[in-house]
Amino acid sequence: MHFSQEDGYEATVRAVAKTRGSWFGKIHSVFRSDSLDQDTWDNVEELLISADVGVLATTRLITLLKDRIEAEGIVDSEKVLQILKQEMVNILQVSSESNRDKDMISKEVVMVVGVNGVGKTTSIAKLISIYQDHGKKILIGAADTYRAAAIDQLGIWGHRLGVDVVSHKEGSDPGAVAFDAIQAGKARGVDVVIIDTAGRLHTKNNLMEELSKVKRVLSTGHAETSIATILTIDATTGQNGLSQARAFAEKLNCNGVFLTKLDGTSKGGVVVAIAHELNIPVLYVGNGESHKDVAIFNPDTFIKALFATE
Ligand SMILES: Nc1nc2c(ncn2[C@@H]2O[C@H](COP(=O)(O)OP(=O)(O)OP(=O)(O)O)[C@@H](O)[C@H]2O)c(=O)[nH]1
Ligand SMILES: [Mg+2]
Repeated sequence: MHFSQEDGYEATVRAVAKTRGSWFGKIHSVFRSDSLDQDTWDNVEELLISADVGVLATTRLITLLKDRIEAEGIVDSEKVLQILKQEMVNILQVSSESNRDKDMISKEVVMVVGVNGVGKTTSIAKLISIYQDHGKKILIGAADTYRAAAIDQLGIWGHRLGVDVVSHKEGSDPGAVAFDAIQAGKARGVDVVIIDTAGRLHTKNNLMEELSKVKRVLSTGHAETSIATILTIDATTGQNGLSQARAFAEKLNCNGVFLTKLDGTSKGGVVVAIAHELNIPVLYVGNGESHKDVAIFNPDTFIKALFATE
């Protein structure tokens, strides 16, 4: 299923269908009860936490809701639900309006990082598809040298999408691959160089140190604003995935999140936790294994889809 910004709503609804049925769908019935008593708040809290919104964001949401209800004298539970949705959108927007530069299309170098298996390489295929839609010429660097299969996987995507791949052999220095990719990109006059990276290491070297080194190589000769680091997070791993992603966010100054596998058993709420706890905007969501299964993230659309009743 492919969705663009224009038809994103219908596709987002489909992508989060399982989520709605099992988690956010229940919030409607909680607010359908007559009075807003402690039981209601306990239920809302429990539902938000089980939907992966996270304890911190849930606590903040409930405090905001209670404050507004008191200040505005609200008694209508439908109105409370509206405010909850609004505040969730606000959390998602605050992070997208933070000082991180989220204009990805004008970038010259994009480095994709994240825990192993989250979907980095597949998301690169999706990014290529988006850049190609903008008429950009791309080159990929296979700086995940952890195993030969990773290099082959990128080669297959490159072939399929008509993009050159710069790679070295398994076990080689990722920094050297990054260097060569940049040189090749310049020589071939490409607009964007996208770099795949490893999620784990075969040596005892610290992964963050290795990735920082790759980033330093990529930064040489490029303005800081022309380089982006995209953090890939698997939506199905919930809070656990979020805590694993934190190290990447802290060490690599990531510009934005590519949230993958939203078509899986994701509870969707993790998107709010990411925005609240990592303060990095979610830029893209992946909802399938094809390079076309991607959407540009929109906070309004997402929350609307999450709470849709049909
Ligand atoms: N359903 C679904 N599957 C996805 C999505 N994104 C990635 N995958 C699948 O997840 C698996 C892992 O994806 P990769 O792209 O290889 O992940 P990676 O982070 O590059 O993995 P390593 O290189 O081993 O660290 C593959 O089977 C992908 O097809 C998605 O949005 N939806
Ligand atoms: Mg990979």
